[in-house]
Amino acid sequence: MCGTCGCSNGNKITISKPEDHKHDHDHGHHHNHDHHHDHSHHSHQKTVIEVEQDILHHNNVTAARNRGYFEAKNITALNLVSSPGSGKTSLLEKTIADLKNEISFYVIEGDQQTMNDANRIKALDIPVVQINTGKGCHLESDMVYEAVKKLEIKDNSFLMIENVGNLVCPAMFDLGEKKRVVIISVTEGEDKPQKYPDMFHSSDICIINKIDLLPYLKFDVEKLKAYALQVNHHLKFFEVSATTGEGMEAWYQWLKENK
Ligand SMILES: Nc1nc2c(ncn2[C@@H]2O[C@H](COP(=O)(O)OP(=O)(O)OP(=O)(O)O)[C@@H](O)[C@H]2O)c(=O)[nH]1
Ligand SMILES: [Mg+2]
Repeated sequence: MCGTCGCSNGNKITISKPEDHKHDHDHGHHHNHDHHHDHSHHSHQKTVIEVEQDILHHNNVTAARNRGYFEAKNITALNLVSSPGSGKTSLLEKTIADLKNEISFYVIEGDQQTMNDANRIKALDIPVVQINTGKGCHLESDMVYEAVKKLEIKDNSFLMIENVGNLVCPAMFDLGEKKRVVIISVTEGEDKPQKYPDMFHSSDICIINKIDLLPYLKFDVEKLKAYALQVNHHLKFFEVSATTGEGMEAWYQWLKENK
């Protein structure tokens, strides 16, 4: 977990809109922290556990605050999680392009570096804020709280939060979302729910993406579903291709039902 990987230590987070970045910047942050740990093994473990509890407690408090705000304004907030490259931004691009006349979308993009994903969403004329987490491997609820202030979201809309590509740490951080959507692409192997159970356990929806590639792969969709259901028997599945649009209609129907 993050107290162990140390992603919160000495970290710099940037929250910005694409229009704040008219010119290319070098976003490389170079951190050179020296950590000297001369605690005994026992006391070091104790400190790590306390820090983790503090971080998660603080996160849950702000997540509850976000959730109250979203509920009061009837904003449907979705937290999109997956390993890097499963197709979160592609799914958003396709969904937004097809539904933007029916639903008002707002987007928060999370990545360690670059404005790439925010620029892709901005190209669709949708309000978007990019959070660059620096060394961080997940979004936290106070980052979302700050990003939401910049978005000025109207009532009765959707807030799509694309988390940092990572199947581990984002599972532990509630952002105040209404539903968590885990995306897995068919190139990743059916055993991911067994290897990374927390992410599948904490999600409500599982989108199986890149089904257009199935003819070329040894990937058994039914096996993936069975493994995922062992971890979380409430999971609801959609099988889609964000590239060809196959299967997207059922996902759109679900979005409209959860408005
Ligand atoms: N064949 C195929 N390729 C896809 C599909 N969806 C996404 N891709 C490709 O997968 C790659 C990654 O897609 P992204 O949408 O950037 O993935 P992501 O999850 O947003 O990636 P990160 O934000 O970096 O974690 C791109 O080359 C996409 O074109 C799909 O349904 N089919
Ligand atoms: Mg992305």
